[in-house]
Amino acid sequence: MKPPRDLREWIALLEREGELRRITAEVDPDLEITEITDRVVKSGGPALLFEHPTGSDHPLLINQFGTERRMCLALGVETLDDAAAKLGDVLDMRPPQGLREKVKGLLKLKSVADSMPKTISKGPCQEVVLEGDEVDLGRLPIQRCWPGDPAPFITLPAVITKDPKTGTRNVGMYRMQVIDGRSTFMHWQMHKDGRADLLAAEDGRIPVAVAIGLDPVTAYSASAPLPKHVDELMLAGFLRGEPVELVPCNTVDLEVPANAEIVLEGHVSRDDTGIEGPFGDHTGYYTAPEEFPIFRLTALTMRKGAIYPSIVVGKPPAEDAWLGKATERLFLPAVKMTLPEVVDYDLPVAGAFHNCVIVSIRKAFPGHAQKVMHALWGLGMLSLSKSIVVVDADVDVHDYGEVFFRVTANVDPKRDVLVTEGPLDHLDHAPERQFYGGKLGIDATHKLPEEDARPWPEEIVMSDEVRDLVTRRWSEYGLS
Ligand SMILES: Cc1cc2nc3c(=O)[nH]c(=O)nc-3n(C[C@H](O)[C@H](O)[C@H](O)COP(=O)(O)O)c2cc1C
Ligand SMILES: [Mn+2]
Repeated sequence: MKPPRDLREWIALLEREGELRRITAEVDPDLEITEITDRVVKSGGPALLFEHPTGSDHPLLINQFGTERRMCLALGVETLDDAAAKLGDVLDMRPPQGLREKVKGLLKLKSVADSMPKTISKGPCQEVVLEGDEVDLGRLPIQRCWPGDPAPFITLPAVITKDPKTGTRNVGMYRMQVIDGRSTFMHWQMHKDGRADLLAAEDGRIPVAVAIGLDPVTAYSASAPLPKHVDELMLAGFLRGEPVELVPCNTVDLEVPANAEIVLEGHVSRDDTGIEGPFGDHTGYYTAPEEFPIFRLTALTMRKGAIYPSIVVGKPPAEDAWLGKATERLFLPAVKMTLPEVVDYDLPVAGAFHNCVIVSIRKAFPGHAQKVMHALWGLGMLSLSKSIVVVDADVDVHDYGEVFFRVTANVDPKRDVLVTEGPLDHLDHAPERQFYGGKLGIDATHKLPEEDARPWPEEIVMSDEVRDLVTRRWSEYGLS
């Protein structure tokens, strides 16, 4: 099963799979679409294609990623763990033993090499070209999501920049508040790569291109927390099994996915900023107004009959839950590369992903749980995790009831709770200061004598003989 090649193939696939509903009634992108979508997302409903958003000729697609099944369809896999295994296989580059493994290793390298994006000369994303005064974001059905939002926000963009020093591309999903027909804010947060690109520009100005309406794998990849020097389009190419095709922009020196429905071209400068927000965010609260750079458009290009995709975040669970879960699953092999003792982890949706990590480990020495906490607090975007719960290898981290049982049963709060401090998510409103504050580590593993524990009691488990006996005799008991 290959992932869809563009947004239209994706919509067709969703429709064939009974995963899409078309709404022909006129519906307002100002709040009304949010309320409809929120109800549909929270009841596990289908993707929605609003064919007549008020004030626009462009249909609006939403809830494309809203369930586990659709996230799997998007990636062309049966389970998210299958996609993770494919990535893990490439990361697991041990020296090959014998010819067979050598050939396998070469094939793996080839699959990575084949993932590099490819530049072509022409693409559908430039069928319609508007430049200068013709640019008008007012044509698009951009949603105002929540009552306290001051303006419409583009919520599902792939923002493309280049590192001014190395030329490496970056793609990030950063919301964009509309200021007027030809400008928006660019909400790249403190720890994000797009912001770093702007800071690295000697003249304080960088070109920016924004691709909207992509195939679902490329759209997902914009949200993936890759290291700064890794191009997200390479991950997209790898997951798609074919390279992302790019075309050069018309007014800036960047390339964009040829299959995009809509492309915005322009510039961002360090000395051209304003107050962005508030915005009803994925934390479940409005994020406070804050200074961000302004994106000034030089061109708007489109496919004919372009479809505009959107997403609403808010109190979890919202549609972004499965984008986050995809990242959790896909990045497990990378976490295990650094921390082979890790068995599994879970970032609860209700914890808005950065508030809590539950991790299970094969505990081998005193202080092992603390070692893993500190390592995670130093690992990529996981470094922003506010709390970490460590459990033993046999605990199912996705079973929150079981985790709660271990946390309450296995923890001496005086001995096993670590309170420390470090960097926190840009959007976290709880700490005294923005960006920096307290962190909580809870060691819910069994304790060793060297960790000042009395002999750890044995867990209650029924013997295999009795279990087998009861299974064999079950029908005799008349219970079902
Ligand atoms: C729907 C959605 C909206 C997001 N909005 C923002 C945003 O406004 N600002 C931001 O910095 N990150 C936002 N993120 C998270 C980033 O996309 C994510 O951290 C990504 O890794 C950033 O790319 P980068 O690591 O190349 O900077 C959003 C993620 C999703 C799924
Ligand atoms: Mn990046």
